[in-house]
Amino acid sequence: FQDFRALSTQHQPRSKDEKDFESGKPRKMTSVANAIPKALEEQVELIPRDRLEQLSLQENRIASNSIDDFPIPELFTSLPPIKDPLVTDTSLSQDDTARHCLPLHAGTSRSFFDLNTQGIPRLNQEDHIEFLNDTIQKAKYIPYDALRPWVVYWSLIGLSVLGEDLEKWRVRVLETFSPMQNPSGGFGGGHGQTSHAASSYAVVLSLAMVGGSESLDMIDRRALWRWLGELKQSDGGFRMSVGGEEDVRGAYCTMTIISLLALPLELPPNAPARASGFTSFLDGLPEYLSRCQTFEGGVSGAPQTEAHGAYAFCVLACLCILGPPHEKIPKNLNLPLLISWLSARQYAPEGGFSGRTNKLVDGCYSHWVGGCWPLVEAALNGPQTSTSIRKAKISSLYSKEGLTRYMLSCCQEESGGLRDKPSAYPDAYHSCYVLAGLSSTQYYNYFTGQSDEAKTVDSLDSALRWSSLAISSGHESGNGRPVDAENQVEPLHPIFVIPWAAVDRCSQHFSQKTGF
Ligand code: FPP
Ligand code: K
Ligand code: ZN
Repeated sequence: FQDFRALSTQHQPRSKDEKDFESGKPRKMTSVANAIPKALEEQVELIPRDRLEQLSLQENRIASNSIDDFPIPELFTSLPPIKDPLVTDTSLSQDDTARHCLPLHAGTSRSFFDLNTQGIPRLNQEDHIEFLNDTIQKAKYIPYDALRPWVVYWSLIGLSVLGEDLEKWRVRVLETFSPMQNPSGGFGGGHGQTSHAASSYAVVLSLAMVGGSESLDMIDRRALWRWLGELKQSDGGFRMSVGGEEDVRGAYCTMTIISLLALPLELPPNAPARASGFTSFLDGLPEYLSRCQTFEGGVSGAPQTEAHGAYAFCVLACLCILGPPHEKIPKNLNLPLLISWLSARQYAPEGGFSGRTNKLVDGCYSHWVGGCWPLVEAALNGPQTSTSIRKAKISSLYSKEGLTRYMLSCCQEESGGLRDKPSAYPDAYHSCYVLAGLSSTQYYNYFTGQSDEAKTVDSLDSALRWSSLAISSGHESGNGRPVDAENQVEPLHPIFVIPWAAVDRCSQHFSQKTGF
């Protein structure tokens, strides 16, 4: 994939600055970059040379706004005051990442976006929409053939967060997914491929997003239920495919599908886990998820492995499908330890989140880690109403300002699309999860505890008992939310990660069905 991308990069004739850069001649640096210790300047470059050339061009551009125009907190414009003297590959790549973020935060390397009153670039909606309109329909991800449902899902999410109407994709999405459904249940990553929990998750959510009863009715629910039954394991968890690996993605994907499609919780007669005495999809599941919390307080993909933000989201969201957050989360996880580990995921000066200890910030964790926070907040606050949230005990446990700065200053590619970090190229996956993260900073998602009786079916409905309110500008004075109207995006459901209307449509559609 790396090679594929390199081939598609257009190289401009090189400028004098680039040539100086290549010959090692010192460049004129911006005021902030000048403040970076000499040692950092001399580090080994870990990013591809062609990318570095592009970046050095960006850094040398004369900014129309000066750093003095905006009150950017020093936290985001200077390196940490205390530094471990031990130099390792890890510390070098960390320094490198921080070094690339500083000028972007300071606004000295950006001439291409207008800065708002907090010195943050505006969200380049038009070019991101164009980028996602490309990723959804052009053969950009050929080496990722087994991820076709994901590419559709990521693109649709990005487009929906940016306010685009998704219905126009309905027919194409339906026609794309039809051949991926296997008669034995579930969806593969492409025509002729084995059914997979992640592909099926992406297909179901995408169908819910484009809407229409023909989309939802193309799912063979009985076959899907039987196939999901084969994934259930005797330790309570789920495999990703028959004979495939077992991890918490399997649990989250399976429970999302069961909950949204209102499938029976009873294990089908063919389920191998029946041999261990299990009769329900839920048997042993909370205990399995609980065993995935590690000594660090984070959550791993499987017991006895390393804690990672993406798995933490899977586990928290899965627990929120199983029941009310204030009951399921503290019962199955050590909440203070989890909060401690989650807090350690946010870095300065970058502002973004890392996925695990001693690793780098990455735009996609704006959702995987950022999305954990509303679930944790709901676990601490218990059921709330739109009026009681004003008096909420807990309203924001992380720096929304830091995350917003990272997403808008460091993750936007000039020509459209969002990225992992400044040295990376944009792609559909990072565009999806940066925009989902941005969305979650702009809304307060809370558990209402209210059950709509009409909606209640013989299935899991906790995840349907959530609501969301836009955080008005200036609402959070202490933890500043540097978003102005221009950067406002659409909300997403905190557990299913699709638009609220798609969740409602889907649950209404299936709650009217009795059995299959
Ligand atoms: C490490 O990659 C990443 C993982 C081990 C887990 C990734 C899982 C997800 C992103 C999502 C799973 C969820 C679903 C619903 C399928 P790395 O070593 O490249 O990145 P790092 O350095 O940031 O840890
Ligand atoms: K990563
Ligand atoms: Zn990433």
